[in-house]
Amino acid sequence: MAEFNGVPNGEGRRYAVVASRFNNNITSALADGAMDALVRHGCASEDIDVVWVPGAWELPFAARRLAATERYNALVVVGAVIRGGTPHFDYICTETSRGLSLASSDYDIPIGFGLLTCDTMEQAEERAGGEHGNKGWDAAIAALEMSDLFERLDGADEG
Ligand code: INI
Repeated sequence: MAEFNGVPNGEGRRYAVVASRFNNNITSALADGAMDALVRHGCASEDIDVVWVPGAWELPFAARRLAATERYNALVVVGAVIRGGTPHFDYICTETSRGLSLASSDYDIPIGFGLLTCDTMEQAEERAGGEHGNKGWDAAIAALEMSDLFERLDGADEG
């Protein structure tokens, strides 16, 4: 039996944080949380690129372009969609999530998912450095762990 676990270690690895500007008060806190997590886990700041897009809808398209460069060990995506009075929210949440999942599987790259989908601005604030932590940080930790895991699994293939 072999067991594999990744650890959140960014040393010598490259990451991109893809962030949407819509609800910027929230997404800038998520992006800061993500970058803080990457640097505190050994990633050099010059090995982190930050890419801004207008809104959550655009996140998967930027993620695909970045993944296609093969420059990064993983991506961290952050955004905030907040429910309004129309079905707009549901379309954006569903398609953005699906698009990010497809980008990850099509390009075989881990993507930390830091997209908030909230009913209220208050819920978003609680998850962007408030009482429920910072989901940008959490997404970066997942990306760090998964990039480490992928390398371990690649090593196992070679062994
Ligand atoms: N984009 C978001 O990131 N969050 C939202 O809450 C949001 N709302 O509510 O409309 C939103 N809309 C913009 C959308 O993501 C696109 O940027 C826009 O439609 C242009 O393509």
